[in-house]
Amino acid sequence: MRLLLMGPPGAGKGTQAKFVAEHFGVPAISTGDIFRANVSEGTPLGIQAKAYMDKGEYVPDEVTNLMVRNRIDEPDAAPGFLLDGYPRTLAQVEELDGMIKHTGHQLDAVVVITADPEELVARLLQRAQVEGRADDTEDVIRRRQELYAAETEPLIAVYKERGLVHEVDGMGEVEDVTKRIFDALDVVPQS
Ligand code: B4P
Repeated sequence: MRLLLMGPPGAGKGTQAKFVAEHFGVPAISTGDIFRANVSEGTPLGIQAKAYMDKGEYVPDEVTNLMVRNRIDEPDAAPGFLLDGYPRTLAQVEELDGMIKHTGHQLDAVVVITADPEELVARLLQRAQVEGRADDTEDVIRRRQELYAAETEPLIAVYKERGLVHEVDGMGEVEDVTKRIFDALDVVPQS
């Protein structure tokens, strides 16, 4: 199973990714989590990524693409993977197409989690109180939403043309959203 989880910041990608990945027995690969791990370890990648993340900007494609390529090449991703937060730009879509083609497989489904923008701001401000993430201040959250609309939302049309998209309502309880995702994926032809 090769899946993508898309949606605006705070839609619940990271929250849902672990349930979905566990169900399919594949690793959940979150570019945001990999960047944050590098930031906390102070690696050169982390130092580079932090400058972008703190402002709510995307980390440059060439950095992100290489990181994903290396992660997908690891043995645990051979049976499949769930990508959370990648691709986010058209250039990343092209790069991912190449990576998947290289493995001789294909993408099975793209789950897009939708939610009301004001609810998303509230969720992320709530998370800021719990986790203290540098990019969860109101200004930065709004910048992330803007960037999502400008750079990432157009990717949904690309995947819709390929017949891969399942839009799922991300409002409500976490377990209800998980159930909607599973209901949507059950109708995906497994090829
Ligand atoms: P991410 O880590 O992907 O951040 P995110 O979009 O906010 O999603 P996240 O997974 O954390 O939040 P979730 O919706 O699960 O990216 C962070 C940064 O990394 C980016 O801004 C960028 O700088 C960089 N980056 C990452 N990928 C990149 C790429 N491909 N290219 C370039 N740059 C990249 O959850 C949010 C909150 O809502 C949580 O607190 C959760 O508990 C809560 N929540 C979830 N579901 C809920 C529900 N149903 N009800 C109530 N609360 C809920």
